[in-house]
Amino acid sequence: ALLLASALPAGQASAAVPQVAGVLPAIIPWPKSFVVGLGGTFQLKSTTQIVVGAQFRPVGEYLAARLAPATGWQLAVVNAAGSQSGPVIEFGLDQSLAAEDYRLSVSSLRVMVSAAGPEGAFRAVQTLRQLLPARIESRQQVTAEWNISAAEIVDGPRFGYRAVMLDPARRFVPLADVKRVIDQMALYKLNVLHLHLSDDQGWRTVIDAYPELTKTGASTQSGFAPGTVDPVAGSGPWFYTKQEYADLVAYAGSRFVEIVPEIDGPGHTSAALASIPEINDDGKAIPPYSGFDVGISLVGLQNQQRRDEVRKFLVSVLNDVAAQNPGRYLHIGGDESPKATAEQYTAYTAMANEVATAAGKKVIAWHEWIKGAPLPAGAVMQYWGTAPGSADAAMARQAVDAGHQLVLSPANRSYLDMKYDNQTAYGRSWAGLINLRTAWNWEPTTVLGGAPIAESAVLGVEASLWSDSANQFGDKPFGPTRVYAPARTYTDFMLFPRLPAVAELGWSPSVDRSTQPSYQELVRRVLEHSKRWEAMGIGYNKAADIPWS
Ligand code: TNX
Repeated sequence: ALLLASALPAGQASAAVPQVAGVLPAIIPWPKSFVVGLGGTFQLKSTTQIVVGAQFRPVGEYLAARLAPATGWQLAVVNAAGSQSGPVIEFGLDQSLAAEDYRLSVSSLRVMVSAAGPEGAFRAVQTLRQLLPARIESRQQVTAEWNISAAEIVDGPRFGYRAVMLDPARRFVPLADVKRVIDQMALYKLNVLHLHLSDDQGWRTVIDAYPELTKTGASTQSGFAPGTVDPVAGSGPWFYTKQEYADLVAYAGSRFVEIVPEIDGPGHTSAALASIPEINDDGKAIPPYSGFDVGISLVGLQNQQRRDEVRKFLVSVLNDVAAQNPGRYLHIGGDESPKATAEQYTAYTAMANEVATAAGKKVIAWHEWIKGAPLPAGAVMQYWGTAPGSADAAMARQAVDAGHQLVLSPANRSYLDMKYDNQTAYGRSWAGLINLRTAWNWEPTTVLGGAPIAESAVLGVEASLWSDSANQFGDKPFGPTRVYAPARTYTDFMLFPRLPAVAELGWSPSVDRSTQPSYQELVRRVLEHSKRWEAMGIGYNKAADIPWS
């Protein structure tokens, strides 16, 4: 028991160390402050009421909907508790809190959630779910006592941008599966879904001015040539209609997830080049591309006439994407463009910066973007390098020195398309093997190497799930070289158990994650959560280095 108590996530006030280690709940991400309460046990009953003011009603109803399948109860969501109602779950306003912060107080008399608005209340609900037995996630009714031990939790995120990236461009992710990932993200308090909507192997979002993009441009995936049939998504073209996309935006919004759409360029553009002759330097469309290579394409930038066509393309595309996405950011790519001269790269970045800014959005781009034109105010660079002190790290640091924030997705830590170990059937290994410990044991402010960067220079972290390996591909020398995984199988397997680790990096206070006890504390919670994943039907990877039961 003593060992467990000392194995609490470090950096907690000593008041947060519970007296009895055995009662520590398995909360991921671990909250800012957790204190075992003195007030006994809260018992959830069929008569428990969820008490909400008007602005908390949707969150109260979301909670009731989460609890219904396993309990078999449809808890009443009411404006004021009835006099005979017994212990209640109550949501109250506390405008002194930041938007995502909350307080959660559990006693035998009530569960009290305080937040400045629905977003904080929604985060609190995720903690509440995790305080209940894992079987609460069952989709069938189970007989159980739904008890919560008394606790006092004060919580809020370390970073405001805690992202998952999906790559429907390489492997189309059907709408229902994107929503499934959004629900998984919600449980771990992740709040940004970065959608890589265009690449060499596919274009997935409707642009009214260029219908060909969702015909020819959407007719390929990695490993799927035009006319072939995806065993899950059927025959192409594969894209989200405007109606589906609006549905997705609304669904994400209801889970307090902001969508960050990415239109990659000037490389990673074969799908667009196959659809629009005018943006090719020779004025001719290229054949659609369904292979697995990167660094193969470049939009036409050789003369002013081509640049004008590319600008016209960017204006139509980025304005249409901006109109479909209510979020603050447009991700405009910029990675791996070996075919562009420095001058061409600068010309493209200048145009894209200007058009995205005029469309009313803040720019996010991969860190190489800084080699191009001057960054617009508030632009964010996303670091994907692997080596502290490398040229990539230097570019990210240059952005910080110029007053820009970073999203950190170091490929050797949080590119979750990397294999876990040399037994992993799916994924790649160019950035290394990433087991649970590797995904978790790093510190955002020091990942660039050299002097730590300021906490305020880190906008957040991202788990990037590329999919060019999801279709019949895998890096030698590890694993089978040709494996097909349905989109859902791939996302479940690659995200779990590593996604919760990234979520903890983004949310929880900075701690020394390098010690064995602190890692064991994570494993304890992950093992507990694996029961939750089983109840939810998540096909996680039972990697050999974790003692799954
Ligand atoms: C690198 S680094 C990419 C993607 C690939 C991924 C595969 C970066 C921004 N881009 O194009 O899908 O590696 O791991």
